[in-house]
Amino acid sequence: MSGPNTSYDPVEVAALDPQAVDDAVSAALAAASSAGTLDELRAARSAHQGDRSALALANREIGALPPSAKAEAGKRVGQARGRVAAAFAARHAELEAERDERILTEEAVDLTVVPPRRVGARHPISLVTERVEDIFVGLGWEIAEGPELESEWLNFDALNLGPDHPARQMQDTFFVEPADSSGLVLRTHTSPVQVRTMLDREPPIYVLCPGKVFRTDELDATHTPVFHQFEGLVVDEGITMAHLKGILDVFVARLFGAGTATRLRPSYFPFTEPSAEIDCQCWICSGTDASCRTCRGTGWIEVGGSGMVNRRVLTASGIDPDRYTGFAFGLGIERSLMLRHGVADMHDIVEGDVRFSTQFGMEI
Ligand code: FA5
Repeated sequence: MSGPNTSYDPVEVAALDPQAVDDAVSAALAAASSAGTLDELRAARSAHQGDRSALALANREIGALPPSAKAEAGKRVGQARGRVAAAFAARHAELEAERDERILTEEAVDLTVVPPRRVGARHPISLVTERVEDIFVGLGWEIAEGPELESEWLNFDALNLGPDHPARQMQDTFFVEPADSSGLVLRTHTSPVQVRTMLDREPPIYVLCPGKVFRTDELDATHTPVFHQFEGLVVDEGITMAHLKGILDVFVARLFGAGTATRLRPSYFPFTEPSAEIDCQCWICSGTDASCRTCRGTGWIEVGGSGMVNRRVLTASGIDPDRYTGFAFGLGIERSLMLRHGVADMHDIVEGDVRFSTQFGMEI
């Protein structure tokens, strides 16, 4: 129809018939309750409550009724529209609650699930350093540390490396500007911590000094300009090289495995006299394989330097060399790691790729 029914016509107001209104309400309630989703409900609502619905049509017809009939028809249609609106609102609330419940279940985040991506791994240099520290602390030693920016006197002079000593060239040094007068260097080894310790403490001294050291070496397969050493120092009455050998044997057995032997090979360091290179029995072949790549068939692998603390160093450090003797040793951690785990290239150790570190089993 095209507009309100201004001249009362019983045919045109059939929409106001009580039965027709009840039918429209029943159809609307059925559509509301059978809507399974909010979209279906929206469509049903438009069909049963929209401008073109039976009840909207009936509502429009009220205006054409004679005044005496308007009140009753208005009440009937109004109540019908109210019931339909309430039914749609109730169903809407139900469907919304169902949807929210479903979203909460389907999109729930389980905070206890382990993240699929690894965030990192401890670096094997840290792991080896801690393992070495644990071994010596287990023997009753203390840990001593010194600064990485060190005085030239402690790094060289106090260790019997005078200004013109040829051995001073053995360790190419990062000097701190101005090189000729600052008196500071990036320490080239952990041995200055020996001197610091002896200046600080009275014997008996049993200390391990781990730390970072610096040399102007190019980064290549076996060298890095920044690397790590650990220094051992014992000063007490009656200390001999036999004690040095005994400690080294205990240490390598605990680090590399029971039965791994050491050997001392004559060498030279200005701060120890006599001095010796420390060789460790090859932990891959124990000297039984002439083609072993780790020891090149020799059965022995050099791991560091050692010796009896030079009397001059004891004196420079305020210790009476006639009463006390001592031994010291220094090992490179990167080289130990390369040898122990067959790492072929120093680049792998310094570049910080987490895939390298995870191979050592300490993921975090
Ligand atoms: C020293 O540094 C002595 N201070 C060790 C010492 C201590 C001897 C106490 C006697 C008594 P040397 O320069 O050889 O010694 O270095 C010791 C170890 O550091 C070497 O065996 C090697 O493992 C490691 N090292 C040396 N240069 C590098 C480098 N550029 N990159 C990685 N490791 C290095």
